[in-house]
Amino acid sequence: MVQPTTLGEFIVENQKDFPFATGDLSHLLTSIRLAAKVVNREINKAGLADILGAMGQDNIQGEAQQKLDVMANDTFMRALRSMGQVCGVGSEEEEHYISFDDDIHREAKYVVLMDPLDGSSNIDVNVSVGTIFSIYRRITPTGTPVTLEDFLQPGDAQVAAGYVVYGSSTMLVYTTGNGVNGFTLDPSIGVFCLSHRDMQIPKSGNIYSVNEGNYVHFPQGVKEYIKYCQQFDAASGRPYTSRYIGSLVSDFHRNLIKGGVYLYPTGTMAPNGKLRLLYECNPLAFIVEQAGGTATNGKQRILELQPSELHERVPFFIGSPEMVDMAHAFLRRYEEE
Ligand code: AHM
Ligand code: MG
Repeated sequence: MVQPTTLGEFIVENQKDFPFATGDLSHLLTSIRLAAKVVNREINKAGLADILGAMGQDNIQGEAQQKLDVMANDTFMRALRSMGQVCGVGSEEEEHYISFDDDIHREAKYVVLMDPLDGSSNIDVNVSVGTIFSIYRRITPTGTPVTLEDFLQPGDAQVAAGYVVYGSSTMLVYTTGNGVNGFTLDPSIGVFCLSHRDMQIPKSGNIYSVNEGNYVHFPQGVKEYIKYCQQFDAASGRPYTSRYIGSLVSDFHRNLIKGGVYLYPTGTMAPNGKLRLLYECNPLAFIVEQAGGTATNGKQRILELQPSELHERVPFFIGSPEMVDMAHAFLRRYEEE
C-alpha cells in the first residue's frame, strides 16, 4: 500500500526551498499543526458539550464550558509560545499584540498574526469554521521586545500563511511562497496527509459569494457587477451560482477549488468592509496569488497595502483572476460616472 505524505514529512522535505532556513519555520508550522488538531477535537465535540450543558453538566471533562473562540485563541497562543521561534502574536481575540517577552522568545525571528476561530458564530448551527494564520520575520532586532512595527508589515513580506478549515473533513492549506498545498486530517490516526498538491485556482468560475443582504448599501459598481453575475449569457456560463456560507475560510476554500469570486465590499454600514487586513485578508491574498488568483481592495493588491493598525479593516475582492478583473472593470466604470 502506498503511504500518503504526511504534513510533518512535507514540512521537512521542503525546508530546503526556504531561503536562510534554519528549521525554525518548520518548527513553527509544527506548532500550528498541533494546535489545529486540538482545536479540531474541541470543535467536533461542541454539539455534545451543549447537550451535556443543557442537562446541567458542564462538559465531558466536568469543566465549565469555555467559548470556543477563546479556547482556540488559548490553544494557538500556548502552542506558539511553547517553542522558541515566535516573539509575539497578534490575534483577532486580543485587543493588543501579545509580546512573548522572556530571554528565549526575545531571540526569536518570527511574529504570527491569526484569527484563531473565524466564523465562530456558525458553530451553533454546525457550519464549518476556520483558523487563519500569517507569519512574518520581525523587523526589530532579535534580543529586543517585539513592537507594533513588527506586526504592521505589508502582506508582501509574509514568509508563510495558511488556514485550517474544520469542515466535513478538516484540512490545513498553506504556502511558504512556493505554491499552495493542502493536507486532509485522517482522524483515525490524527495525521494531516497531503491531499491537494500544488493547488491552482481556476482562471474563471461560476460562483460569486457576497452577503446580498447588504446589497442596497454597496457602491454602484458592486451592484452592477452582481447584476452582471445574475444575467443570462450562455457563452460565459451566466447566471453564476450564488454561494455564501458566511464563514470566510469555507467560502474561500470552495472558490479556490472550484473557481469563483468572494466580495466583501464597502457599504454605507461598513465604510471599510468587515474583514481584517492583517489576519484575514493578507494570508488569504498570499495563498490565492500563490495559486494563480487575485486579491484586492477593489483598486490595489491587498499584499501591497501598508497597514496602519492591528485590527484594520479593508474591502476585499478575492478569487479567480478573470472574475476579480471583471469586478474591477465595473468598479472603475461606475466610479468614473
Ligand atoms: P468573525 O471573524 O467575527 O467570525 O467575522 C468574520 C466572518 C467571516 O468568516 C465571514 O466571511 C464574514 O464574517 C461574514 O460576515 P457577514 O455576516 O457580514 O456576511
Ligand atoms: Mg474573523
